[in-house]
Amino acid sequence: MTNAIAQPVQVIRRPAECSATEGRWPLEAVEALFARPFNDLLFEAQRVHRDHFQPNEVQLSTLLSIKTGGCPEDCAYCPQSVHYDTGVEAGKLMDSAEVLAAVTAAREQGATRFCMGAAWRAPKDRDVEKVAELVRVVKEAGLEACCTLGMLSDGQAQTLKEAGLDYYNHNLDTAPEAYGRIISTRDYQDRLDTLERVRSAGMHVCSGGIVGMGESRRERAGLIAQLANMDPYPESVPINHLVQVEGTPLHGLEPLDPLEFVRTIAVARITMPTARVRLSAGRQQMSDAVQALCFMAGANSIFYGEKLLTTGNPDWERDQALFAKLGLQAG
Ligand code: SAM
Ligand code: DTB
Ligand code: SF4
Repeated sequence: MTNAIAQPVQVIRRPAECSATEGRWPLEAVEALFARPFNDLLFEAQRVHRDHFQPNEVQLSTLLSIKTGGCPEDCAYCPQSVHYDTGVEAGKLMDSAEVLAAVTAAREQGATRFCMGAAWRAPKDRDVEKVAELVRVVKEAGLEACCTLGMLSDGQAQTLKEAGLDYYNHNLDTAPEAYGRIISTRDYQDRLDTLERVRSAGMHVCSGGIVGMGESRRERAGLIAQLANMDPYPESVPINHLVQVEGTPLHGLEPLDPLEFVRTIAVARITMPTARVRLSAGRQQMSDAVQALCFMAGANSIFYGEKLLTTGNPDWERDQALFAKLGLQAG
């Protein structure tokens, strides 16, 4: 007997007719995913997720700001820019002992990747030499190492690779057409060039963006299309929810509907099936229920530890309780 409710779910496939120049995911195809009924979208994302990953495993990355504040760039979301009065004080680059203490604590709590962030537009060569030492500290402690230091030259990417750096994070942040509203001190192509250098040096690429910056759904789709059409697409895709910080131009914006954030995660999962999709900034402001939907939508990595770079993140205990409640494991 057929049951009208139990119709087979339509499987979403990337358009077969795409030519190489159009990319794998034309903008319209990504927009069509965003427009799907919520349940269909989540079901498909979960199906894709289960095809490629253990469904209940979530990778844990801990962040440390190794050089805070005083950044010359004008990224409208960022509390570390010198252009905005946010109360973040500029600091010096941390030394190996400080990093070792943080790495040891992160490892004890179960983190497997340690990500070091610096508020630079682009590091100087001597900065990169010092960071290479810090990368060695992370690797000797047995964790994967990731850095986000701004724009890199070819030689700098090579130095970091030789120090053992596994991932380099450099976000596209938003769609090309929205970019000029957010940052004026560098352009989109600069970001793509740095990602190309990271790839050529043989490191894994970590690149994603921020949603909730007043962009349209089409622009959210544009960000995902940019990432998904990279060849290859990034191994790690952080989807950040804007953390609104007082003093930045984006403070006070109308908050994004949380279900639209969940949709963005699902679309990232479907279009980049083998990537680690990281539910990144913004978790402290999210309910457990919204985070659970993000995991259902295919997020399988988080930032783990009570601080992101300058803003808060759920503490270890809250995340351990959430994982227990959802039956999730570190992996
Ligand atoms: N200065 C380097 C750069 O911009 O590439 C590295 C550090 S920067 C803080 C790393 C990323 O953090 C940014 O690209 C952005 O995606 C994210 N970020 C910064 N401020 C944020 C905020 N208020 N909310 C969400 N994500 C944010
Ligand atoms: C990423 O995509 N998000 C992280 C990490 N990469 C470096 C940074 C989030 C920063 C949130 C604002 C802050 O704490 O300053
Ligand atoms: Fe500087 Fe990075 Fe913040 Fe932009 S996001 S202001 S480059 S620290």
